[in-house]
Amino acid sequence: MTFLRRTVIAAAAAAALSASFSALAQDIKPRLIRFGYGLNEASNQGRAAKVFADEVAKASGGKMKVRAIGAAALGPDTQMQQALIGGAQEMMVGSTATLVGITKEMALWDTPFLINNTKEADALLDGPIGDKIKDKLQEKGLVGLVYWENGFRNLTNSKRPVTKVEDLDGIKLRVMQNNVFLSSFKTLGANAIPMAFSELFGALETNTVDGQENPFNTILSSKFYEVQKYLTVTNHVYSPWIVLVSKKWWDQLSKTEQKVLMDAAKTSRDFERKDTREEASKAMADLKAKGMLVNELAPAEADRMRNKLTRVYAEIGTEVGMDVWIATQNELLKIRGK
Ligand code: TF8
Repeated sequence: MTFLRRTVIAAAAAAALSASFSALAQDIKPRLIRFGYGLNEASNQGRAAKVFADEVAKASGGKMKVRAIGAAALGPDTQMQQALIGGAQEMMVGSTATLVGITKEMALWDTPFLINNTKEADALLDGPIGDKIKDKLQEKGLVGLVYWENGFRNLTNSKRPVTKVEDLDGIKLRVMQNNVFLSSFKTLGANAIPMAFSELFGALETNTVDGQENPFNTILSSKFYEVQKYLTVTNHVYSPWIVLVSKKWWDQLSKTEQKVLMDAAKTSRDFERKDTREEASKAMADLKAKGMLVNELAPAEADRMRNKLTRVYAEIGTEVGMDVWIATQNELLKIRGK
């Protein structure tokens, strides 16, 4: 190749590159994104929020700034959801369970013992069923980007070890603000009390409630071991988190800006699931070391719980629609066959 030819090619390549950069630059405006979440900064939720913020900054050349605001400083999940719908806040991550009042199909994720392991969780949430439910949010003014892992929920309380369903009798148990959780735990005999997560530590400390249920990670990061003695490994439900955007605001973004957010959401999801699983695998030992008394619910006792919940399963079927319910069972069979 002659010198001249090489120079021409290099110049053309440089021109193409700068053209695409300036196209990109025009497509990305300076944006401030308030990204709220409920747990503290040192939690799996906080760590992944930071990854999301960093990814958005990197991909937008620093033009899109995510301000991650944890510890429910922008309000509990339900309040932030309303702020997103109204356009007063741009983004958040929170429990799907607190969304059921807005999009009833989200109740699917509250089905006790629906998902058995993380492989099933990822396949179901990232597959057609997960998408279908996520897309239902749009008509309510929310855009769901990706699901993060909250995790398999376990039970803690300050009264006694729970080895069988009868041990739940009369225990004042905080549940998420969600009818499926409320009726599940009432059916199992607990005195279920719906309450925002941000109120929970105080309520446990003052014995307003005796117990709660959350994944290992949260029991650890929210220091529930300071106010709870007994931990029962029940894995009674797999809880997702969902990254949400205000639709009012999303619709004002360029395609490039939307892609920056979507790509960063996916990167943060992959990081978050890995990080959460690593932490969860060590958390039981950590919680024992902090003084919690841990027992595992025997499989036969889990079956007894499941049997008691027959009516709740029927309620969820009605809530999410029989088509979704049946499609989910079929999808799970497919995933399990793989
Ligand atoms: C709960 C959830 C919490 C979420 C979080 C604050 O018990 O498990 O992790 O709501 O976004 O409320």
